[in-house]
Amino acid sequence: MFHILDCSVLGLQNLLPWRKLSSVIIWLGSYMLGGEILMAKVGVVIGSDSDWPVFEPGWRLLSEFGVETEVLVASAHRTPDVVREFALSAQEKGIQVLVAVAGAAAHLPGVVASFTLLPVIGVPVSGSVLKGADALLSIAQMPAGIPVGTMAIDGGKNAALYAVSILALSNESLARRLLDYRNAQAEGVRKRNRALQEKIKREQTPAR
Ligand code: RP5
Repeated sequence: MFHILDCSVLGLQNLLPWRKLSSVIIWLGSYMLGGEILMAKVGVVIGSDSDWPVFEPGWRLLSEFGVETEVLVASAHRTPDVVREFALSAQEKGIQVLVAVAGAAAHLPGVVASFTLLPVIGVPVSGSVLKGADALLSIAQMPAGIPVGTMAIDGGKNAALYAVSILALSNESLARRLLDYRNAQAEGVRKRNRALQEKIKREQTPAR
């Protein structure tokens, strides 16, 4: 369950002297009353709006997990200042993990990583003449010193799941949701196996 706590909405900013303190008090009160507050935020930079279809499934998954996202279209070569500003301010905005999605000679994830201590997950996009091999190598083969966790070409969904794994290290609610997701996934495989076994059995039985 989510609690969006804004003192101005509650009209408490006039009663309590420090707005930030009042937010903390309400947050604690809500928590003690049994509400589940999931404080998890992922920042996503995509090199072009043409990259969005690659990350959209991952973005949907993050929403299903209850993870907040901030998405930005910014290019390391076309709008480097915007990329720099986003990466530099990410941590103070509460972002805990960054995902950078880019195609062609995709320096975006490495550039993002150079401006922040947050973990950066890179997603190579297949839309180039080299079908993403160029992006994969430029993200995975970062020279030592500034690492980028690299997903498969077009691996937007795994980028989201990897971000959830990182966040789950310090977030019990998210860890429970990730375990539920894995269990449901495993059950789906078992169900498909049962269906296939039955189909094979039916087709093997000689017709009388
Ligand atoms: C990269 O160039 C982007 O990440 C995108 O994958 C690729 C092509 O960009 P557009 O020409 O579609 O904007 O920077």
